[in-house]
Amino acid sequence: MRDIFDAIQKSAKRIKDAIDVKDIGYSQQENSSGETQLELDIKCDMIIEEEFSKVSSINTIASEEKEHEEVLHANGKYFIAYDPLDGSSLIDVNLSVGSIFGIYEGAFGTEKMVAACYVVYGPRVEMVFAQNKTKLYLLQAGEFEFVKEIRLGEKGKIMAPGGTQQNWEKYHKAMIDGFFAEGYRLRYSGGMVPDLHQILLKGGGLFSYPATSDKPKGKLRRLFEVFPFAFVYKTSGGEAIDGKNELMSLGHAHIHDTSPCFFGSKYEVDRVKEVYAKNA
Ligand code: AHM
Ligand code: MG
Repeated sequence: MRDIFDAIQKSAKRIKDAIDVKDIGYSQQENSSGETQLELDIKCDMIIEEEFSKVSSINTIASEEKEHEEVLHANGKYFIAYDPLDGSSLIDVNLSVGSIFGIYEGAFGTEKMVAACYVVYGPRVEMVFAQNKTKLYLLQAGEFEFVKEIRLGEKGKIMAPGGTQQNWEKYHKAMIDGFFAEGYRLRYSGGMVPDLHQILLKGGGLFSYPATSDKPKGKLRRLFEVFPFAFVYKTSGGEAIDGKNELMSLGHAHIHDTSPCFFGSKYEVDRVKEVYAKNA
């Protein structure tokens, strides 16, 4: 696992430099979710693939920017699913973006998640690595330094409600309105990594991306976005559900499958469970 941790750090440093360009460039390609890829998305994907190719314990990789999974080392024991540059459409307005990694043991298809990690590229570069505990690292003078362990409170103050409100179910809207009526504050940048990072570091709250009339299976991808954050939140003492079920218990038929998702502290996620058990 140490070599994977190092490879992620090396990738993050290279991605940080790659983001710092004048022209982020629109490519002619679309990714598997039908979104136009930026040249930068493709570049960051290549950086990670290059770094992971040097790690013999990595068997297979799957990337949000690739159609299919790819075998790197047939004798390796890990499978890694990653989103190289999440929220890349926010770069032109200079908001924070991130990279997300889910690390599994076992052959692809029978994999079991053993660690998850994300990197936030903001005013500073931070990395959160969850294995038995969740640990925060800060990039300083070219090296990632350990800062602290992260634990989520039982109840928070922040609400990050995703999806187009017009397309929300009525009961979902009523639930979110209820949280605001209770004093929760809106914090939603449209970048999953900084939005979930803020909730983790500021003691809790709720991030939601529900099923909507235009996206009945949600927007966020299970392998590249949802499962890694579910692992980080569970390891930090938080909760992660699809409305009813634990996100970590959901499988996937295709590597680009999506799921509605709710991440947060116990108080807020219990409310989601109640509302969804009655209505969904
Ligand atoms: P991306 O992988 O194409 O960057 O999209 C994922 C992003 C997440 O970071 C964020 O939570 C979500 O899309 C925001 O979606 P919306 O604009 O519908 O709220
Ligand atoms: Mg993404």
